Amino acid sequence: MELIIASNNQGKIKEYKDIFEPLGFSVFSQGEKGLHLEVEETGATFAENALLKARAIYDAARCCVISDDSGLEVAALGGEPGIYSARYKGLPTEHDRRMAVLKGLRDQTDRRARFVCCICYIDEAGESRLFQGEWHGVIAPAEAGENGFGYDPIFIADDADGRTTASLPLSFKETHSHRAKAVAQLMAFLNAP
Ligand code: ITT
Repeated sequence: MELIIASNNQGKIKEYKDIFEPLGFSVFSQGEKGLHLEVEETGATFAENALLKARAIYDAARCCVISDDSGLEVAALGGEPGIYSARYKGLPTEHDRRMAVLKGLRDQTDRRARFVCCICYIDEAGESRLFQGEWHGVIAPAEAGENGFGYDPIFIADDADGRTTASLPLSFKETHSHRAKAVAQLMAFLNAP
């Protein structure tokens, strides 16, 4: 089956290809299909934004689409960056945005955080379904590690060994993360192994 990933985020696209290609799916990013859309994320929730992104690509391609709206919620920051994770405080780079989170927690003892991933799947007939996963952990004292993307260098998952997600092999993230949990629900729905 052919799947289009409605995303321009190379980190996400790699994770989806790593998961779905070994199962026999033909996975393309929207860019590989020549769909150079930047959908405005005007929703108030991960689910609303996931739906907006998937619907825009489905309307252009009319085939199976997966979108992913995700982000980091930090308890002591009132849930920020949340749905604004990709553009937190208008800062231009992932490093700048990670530093803003670290700075926001400078005098905080509560470092609890969670990643959230909401997947929207639209089938060939245009029917949409939503799947959501969470990954709980804490914010590290400083950046560490080179793997993954986004906030991975400052996130230490509760079910990891104390290292940041970016310090662990990508295979750990692909079996434990917020995205892995949402994908598992999607797989069950698709009846894939
Ligand atoms: P698309 O909308 O094109 O998919 P995006 O990066 O703008 O790409 P989002 O609006 O969903 O996607 O924002 C997600 C941001 O949340 C992402 O840029 C990271 O900063 C962060 N994020 C999400 N999942 C993550 C993960 O697994 N590891 C680290 N950071 C993550």
